[in-house]
Amino acid sequence: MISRPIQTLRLVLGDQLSDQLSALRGLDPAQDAVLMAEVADEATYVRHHKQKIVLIFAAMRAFADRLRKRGVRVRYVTIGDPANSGSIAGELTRACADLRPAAVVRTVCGEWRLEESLAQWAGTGEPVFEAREDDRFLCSRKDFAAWAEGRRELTMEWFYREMRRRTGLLMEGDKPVGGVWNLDRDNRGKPPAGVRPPQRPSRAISPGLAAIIDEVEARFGDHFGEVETFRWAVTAEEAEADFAWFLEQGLPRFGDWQDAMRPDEPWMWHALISTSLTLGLLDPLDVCRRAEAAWKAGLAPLNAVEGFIRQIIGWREFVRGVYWLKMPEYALRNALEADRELPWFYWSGETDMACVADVVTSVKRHAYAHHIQRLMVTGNLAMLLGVAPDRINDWYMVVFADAFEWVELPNTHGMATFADGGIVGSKPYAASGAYINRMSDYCRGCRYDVKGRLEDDACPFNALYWDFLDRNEPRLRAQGRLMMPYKTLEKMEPEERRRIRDKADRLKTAMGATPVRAGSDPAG
Ligand code: DLZ
Ligand code: SF4
Repeated sequence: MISRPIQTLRLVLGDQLSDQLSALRGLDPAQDAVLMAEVADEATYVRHHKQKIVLIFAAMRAFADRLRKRGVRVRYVTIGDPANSGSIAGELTRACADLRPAAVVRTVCGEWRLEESLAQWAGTGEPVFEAREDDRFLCSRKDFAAWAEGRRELTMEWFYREMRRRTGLLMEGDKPVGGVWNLDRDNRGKPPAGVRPPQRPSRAISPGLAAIIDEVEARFGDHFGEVETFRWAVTAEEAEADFAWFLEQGLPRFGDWQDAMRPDEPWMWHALISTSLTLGLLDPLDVCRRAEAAWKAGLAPLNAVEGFIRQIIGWREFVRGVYWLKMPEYALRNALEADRELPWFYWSGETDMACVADVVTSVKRHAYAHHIQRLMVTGNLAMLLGVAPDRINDWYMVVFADAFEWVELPNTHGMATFADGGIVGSKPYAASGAYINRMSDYCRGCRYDVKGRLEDDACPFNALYWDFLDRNEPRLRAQGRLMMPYKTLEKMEPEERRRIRDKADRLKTAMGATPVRAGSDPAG
C-alpha cells in the first residue's frame, strides 16, 4: 500500500497499457501514483471469453511491473483482493479516500458504457478530475466529427484517403503510390492446395500466466471458451515479437490471401496484433510505417502493405469515429427489424455446417477468427436468419479476445448485419454458399451440397439468402446496390419463391432461430 501523500492519481484501464498514454503524461514518480484495478464489473458486463480476461489481467499485471521498474508507485487492486469493490468507479472512490490526491487524471475510455460511468463519478465533486483524449488513435473524436459534418454518407474510402494524406503513408506528394488508393481487388485470392500458412512460434506459459489462468478458471469457469490454448502477447516485447514475425513471414502473402478460409487453419497469414493494438502494446502508426518500409525495401508487395495499412488507419479509425459519433443511439438501431434468437450452435459449434462448425471451434479454442470468417460466415448467417441485434452483438463481444465495443459494434451492427441501416457499410454483405465455396475449402468436407437450394441436403445458406432478399425487398431494393440478385429473384416463379420461404422457415426453426420472447436475456 502507498503511504506518502499523493499529488495526482492516474487511472490506467486494462486497454490503456501504453507508456505514452495521455493519462501518464507529466507523471512525477515522486508525487504521483497510478491506479490499476482488476474488477468484476469489467470481467462480467458481458461474459467474456476466458482468454480475454486472462489477457487483460496478465497484461495489466505486466504493465504495473513495468511502471514499478521505472520507479512509479502503483496501487494495483487484484481481482482476489477482499476489499475490491468490483467496479472502476468504486476503486477510484476507495483510492481517493485512502490517498487523498489533489487531482485524478485519466484517459477517456474506449467504451461508451464505462465513459458514462466515470463521467458521472467525476460529477460527485472532489478531487479535480481531468479526462484526456486518447491520442493513441490517429484521428481524434473531434476531428472525426468535423470530417463527418455535413456529409450525406460516411464512406470509409474517403476517410481512408484523408488519413493517407494526413500520415503520408504510401503517398507520393498528394498522390497514392502506384496511382491507386485501394487494392482490395487484389486481396481476394486463395492459396493453392499445397501451400500451408507459415508456422508461428509457440509461446511458453510463464508461472505468472499459469496462476492467472487458474484464477480465471476458478472465478469465471462458466464463461465461454478454452484457455489452455492461450497464445496472446501480454507485454510490449511479446507484441513486438509477434509483429516482427508477421513482417517477415505473414505480410508478403497477407495481401493475396487475407480473405481466404481453410478448415483447421485459424490464423492463415494474419498478423494477430489486434489485441496488442487495442491494449496499447503496439503503436498503430509505428506498425504502419514499418509495413511501408518493408514494401520500400522490396520485402512485401504493395497489395499486402496497402491492405494492412487500410485496416489500421482506415477501418480501425473509421469504426471508432462512427462509434463515438453515433453512440448511444447507434446500439439501438435495427434497420432490418431482426427479431430472432441466436442458434445454440454459435456457442457449442455442434452443427453439420462445416464452415460454421470450424469458425465456432476456432473461437472457442483461440478467441479468434479472421475478418472474413466473422463477416461472411457467422455474421452473414445471423443476418440471413434475422437474429436480433442484441443477441448477435452479445455473441461477438463474448467470443473474441479483441472485441471491445468501439470496434465490435460498428463491425457487427454496421458491416456484418446491416442493423445500422447503412452507416458503416453501403449495403448488406449477404451471401449464399457460393461465396463461402469460392473463398474456402469448407464445402468439400461438408455434408451439405453447396449448389443445392431446396433439396434436403442443400446448403442452408442458399435458401436463407434468397429468403432474406425476398423478405427485405421493400427495404433493400430501392437502395439500388443489390440490382443483380433482385433481377434473379424477379425471374423466379412464385411457387419457387414460396418453397424457398417455406424451406427457410423450417431451417430457422430447426436452428433455434425462433422469434425472441419479450424480456428474455441475450445470453440465454
Ligand atoms: C475487458 C476488461 C476486463 C475483462 N477487465 C478489466 C479490469 O479488470 N480492469 C480494467 O481496468 N479494465 C478491464 N477491461 C478493459 C475495460 O473493459 C475497458 O477499459 C473498457 O471497456 C473501456 O474500453
Ligand atoms: Fe458452409 Fe454451405 Fe459450404 Fe457447408 S456447403 S461449408 S454449410 S457454405
